[in-house]
Amino acid sequence: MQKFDKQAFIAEVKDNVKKLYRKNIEEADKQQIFQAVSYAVKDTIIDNWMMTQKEYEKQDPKYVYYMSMEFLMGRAMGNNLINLTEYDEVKEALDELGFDLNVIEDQEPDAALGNGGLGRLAACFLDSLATLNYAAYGCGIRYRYGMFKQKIEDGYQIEVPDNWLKNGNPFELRRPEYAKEVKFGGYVRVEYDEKNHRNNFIQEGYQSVRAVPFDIPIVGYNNGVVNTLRVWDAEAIVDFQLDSFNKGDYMNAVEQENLAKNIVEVLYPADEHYAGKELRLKQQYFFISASVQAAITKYKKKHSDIRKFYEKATFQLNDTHPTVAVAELMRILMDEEGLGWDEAWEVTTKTCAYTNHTIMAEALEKWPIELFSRLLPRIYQIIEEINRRFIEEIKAKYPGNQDKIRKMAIIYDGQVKMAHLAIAAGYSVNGVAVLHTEILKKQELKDFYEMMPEKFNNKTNGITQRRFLLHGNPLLAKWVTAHIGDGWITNLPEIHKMAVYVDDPKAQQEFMNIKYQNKVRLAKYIREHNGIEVDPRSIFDVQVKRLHEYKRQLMNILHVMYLYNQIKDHPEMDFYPRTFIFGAKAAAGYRRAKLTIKLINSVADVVNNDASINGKLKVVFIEDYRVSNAELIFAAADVSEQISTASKEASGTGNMKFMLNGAPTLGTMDGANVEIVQEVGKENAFIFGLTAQQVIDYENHGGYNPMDYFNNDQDIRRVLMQLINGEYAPDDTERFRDLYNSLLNTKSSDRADTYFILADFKSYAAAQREVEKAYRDEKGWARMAMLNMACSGKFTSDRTIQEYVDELWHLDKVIMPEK
Ligand code: 26V
Repeated sequence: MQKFDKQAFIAEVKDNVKKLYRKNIEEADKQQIFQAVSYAVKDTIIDNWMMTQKEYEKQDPKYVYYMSMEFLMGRAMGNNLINLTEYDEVKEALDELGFDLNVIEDQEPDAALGNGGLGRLAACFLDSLATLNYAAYGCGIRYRYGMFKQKIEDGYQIEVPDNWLKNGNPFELRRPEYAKEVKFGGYVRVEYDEKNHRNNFIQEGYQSVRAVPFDIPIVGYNNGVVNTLRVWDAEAIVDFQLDSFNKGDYMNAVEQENLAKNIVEVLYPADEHYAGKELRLKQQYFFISASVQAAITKYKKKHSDIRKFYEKATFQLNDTHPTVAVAELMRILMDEEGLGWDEAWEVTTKTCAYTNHTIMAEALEKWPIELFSRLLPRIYQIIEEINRRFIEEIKAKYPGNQDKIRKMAIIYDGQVKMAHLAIAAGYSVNGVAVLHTEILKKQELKDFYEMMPEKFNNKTNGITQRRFLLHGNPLLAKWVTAHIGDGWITNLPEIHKMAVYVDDPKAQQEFMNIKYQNKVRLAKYIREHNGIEVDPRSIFDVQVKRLHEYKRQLMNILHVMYLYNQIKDHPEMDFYPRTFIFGAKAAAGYRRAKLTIKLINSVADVVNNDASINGKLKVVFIEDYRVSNAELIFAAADVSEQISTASKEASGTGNMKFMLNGAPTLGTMDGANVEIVQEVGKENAFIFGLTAQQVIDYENHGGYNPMDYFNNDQDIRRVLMQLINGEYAPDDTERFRDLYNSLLNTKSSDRADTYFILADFKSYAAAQREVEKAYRDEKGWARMAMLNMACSGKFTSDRTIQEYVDELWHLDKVIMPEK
């Protein structure tokens, strides 16, 4: 690779400022410097990007198309510099110009084209694919507005539109020459083709939009590879201003224009909650149709036999959201490429694979037939036929068993079930952690597993250490490298070499000192963004993730209320100062989640302003939790709160980011926590609560009564009463009634305390006491924290991707030529 030339870089930045803004560098503001630096970085990337694509042309590798409604990329500039291995050099160059790279990085808005775990996983996977030299495309949507920005006003969440493209995106490239047409609605005309003795299906009376791709470079770490995230924008096909009057179809032109405008307007911000919105289905088909068409076009440039498409392409479906890909591929193969059903089916079932990311029933996608067939008439026909044949298979396997059909059919009860389609038509179904996959096999997808066990497999999630350690925690990264070299950057298991230092007093002190500095950095962020003073010597106890009942932020804050009661009752009590840090967005329509945010902020107001407790307790709700501030937060955490109701969190990936940064897990035996404990040892984590099996048993037998805990435990009773006695809502004692009711009042629809908060409360409190005890032992704590980091090797997304490649995708590495 070319060596970095500092003076040339500085000259280019100056030149960019001049060209972009007609200014000298002294006159430019920080945003302008960010743009100028980014364009300079992009220049470096472009050469590698072209080289990579040329090499792919030459070597003709198989591609994985990672199809996802969400890519939670965060900021690009710093990460690109990291992967180009030019971060420190550019930092120096900017120093010379009188700018701080960190401050310039802060000018970049996050690319927040995702909700949470599923979207961030997609982003980590792209990083690993490029770093491991695999040919890959991310396929998604270029939302005009990403995940909303969260403001906290009077303790409540306010959603503010995220106009992330306001200043333009210096890294993207518009590629109008690769545009595709996507058709909606109308009807299907069947025409007998005399010559080929088959029916042709022609969609007519439809509306269509032009899908225009924007390509975003995905830089591999220090290997010259640059892959592509291709996100589709929608444009009107006819410009109604010019054409409509002539063509006399004014309203239709207006409608098509609106369709194009609406489709890519905004990311749906509800995670794990399906609402059956028509626009959402339009989004799904829009980007899938464009992506599948593009993949076929690409294949046909080099290959003539479409029956072998699967040898050069595989589609990984990130949850059920992209599952229309199955039917779209069938449609193109049959209606446009002329294959018969069986031939097309063989290609499709060898191309598509499905990842499940949640067992939460409310996230299951089921589309009403009426909506689906109206919007996608040809696609619906194809799914009907897939369903008909699938039911034949079920009947053949389970003769006379109507129940199996009821439970497994793709179309049933007036609905199209996307998970069933994905399972029937894919060559693989995977869960995202061992426990999750077992639950899929034994509970949620039991019937499917029994019918086709060979399709089921596990791929435990992972995260990229390049963003979440190398970029996010430079002090720790440099320290690790100084001890064991930099092999861990591309081979994370090497970080286990740090284990030899866990009992070394000097190393312990250095490690704790780095943690302290990171806590100072976060404390500064909190001061500047929240106006709250926190003490970096206190224990930083952190829960950051989407706000959802199953994740139990409510249990965490109830426990804070309980601690506060204790401190008030026993001022003399020896209590190690603690800062409870929360960060979470609630889906805009999720009332109970939003009320939980208000509760957290209300408790914070009381506790933080009570001088009588001498700052022993602080509660901070970090506004607008997102990828960029997450990097600061993980680096500064002492304790990682992973406290979901066992069986509900498919994997979790935040848990891995904390571990990598040396924060022990305080958690339930759920998702990937199970595997984290396996790697680091139970004695280096704080595990509590019901097991997944116990939860499932309760659920199946209805034997849990939270009232027992309320009646028999006065600490619990007191905390719950404080939800309704105005303790934290003196102006409106009813404010938190719904949270109280959620724990105690059984409505006919759902059980009280669906997520077993009261059942787990006391064992959570006990585990929290263990945390405090362990933290007081300075050496013991340093050892435990360092061991967490040292044992995090399994949780790199490089390992996850390698498993996908070895077991499912079978890609070959593409090695770039030496320059
Ligand atoms: C569902 C829906 C329903 C329609 C509205 C928009 C929307 C957006 C997302 C989802 C599914 C979210 C599923 C999800 O994020 N699951 C998380 O996936 C992580 C990566 O595998 C995993 O670590 C988390 O445990 C799991 O909750």
